[in-house]
Amino acid sequence: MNRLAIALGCSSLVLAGAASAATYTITVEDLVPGGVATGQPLSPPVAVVHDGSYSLFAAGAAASPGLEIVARDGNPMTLVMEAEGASGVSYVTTGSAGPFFDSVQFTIDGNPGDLFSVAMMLGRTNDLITGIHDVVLPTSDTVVMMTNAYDAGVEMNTGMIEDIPFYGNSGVGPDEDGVIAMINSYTIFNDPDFGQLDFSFPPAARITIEPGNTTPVETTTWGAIKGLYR
Ligand SMILES: [Ca+2]
Repeated sequence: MNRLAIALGCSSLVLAGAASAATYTITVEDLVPGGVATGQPLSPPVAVVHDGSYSLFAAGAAASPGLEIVARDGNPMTLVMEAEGASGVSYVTTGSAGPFFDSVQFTIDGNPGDLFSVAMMLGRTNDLITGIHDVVLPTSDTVVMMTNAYDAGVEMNTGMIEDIPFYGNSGVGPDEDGVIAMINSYTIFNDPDFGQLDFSFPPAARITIEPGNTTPVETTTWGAIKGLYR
C-alpha cells in the first residue's frame, strides 16, 4: 500500500509549559495548475511554531529523517514526532488528513514574534517539497507568502512513475546524497495518460497567516482523489 494514500488523522500538540498563546488561521493553497489530471497534490502540511533554535528545513542543509519521509512519500508522521520532541518547538500540527489539490485551512497557537514553518511534499515528484520556514508570526497583519519548491536532496529526480508515490510507488527511488536546494522545474517522463509533464516553480503554494481564530473549513478534495492512489 502506498503510504501517501494512508488517511492520516490530524495531529495537534501543545507542548507542556507553553504560555497562553494567540491563535492564527493558516490557509495553504495549491497553486500548481492541472489538478488531479496533471497537477501536483500537496501532502498534509507539517506546521511548526518554534524559536530560533529549531529549523524545519533550510536550503543548503540536509533533510532530517522525518523530512526525508515527507519528501519521498508525503507521510508527515515521523516529521511531526521529530518536531514534537525537539527543543524550541511550542506547537505542531498537520493541516489536513490527506493529500489535496485545492486548499486546506487550520489553526495554530503561537505568539507574535514566534517563528513559523511549514513543509509538505509535491506528490507527483521524487522528493520535492514546498513550504515556508522561519516566518515571524505577526501581531495583527495578515501575512501572505508564495512558496518556492525545493529538492530535498534525498532521492534522485528520475521523473519516472516507478519511483513516485502519486503513481502508487512509495520510497523506492534511487538515493541522492544531497542537501535541500531550491528548484525551478521538474519533469515527469512517463505519465501513463500524458507522457511528459513539465512543471515550473515558483510558486508552488500560497500560505496565508491570519491572526485570530476564524472558523477553519477544510476543503480538501481527499475523498475525490483517493481513488487515484493505488
Ligand atoms: Ca531529488
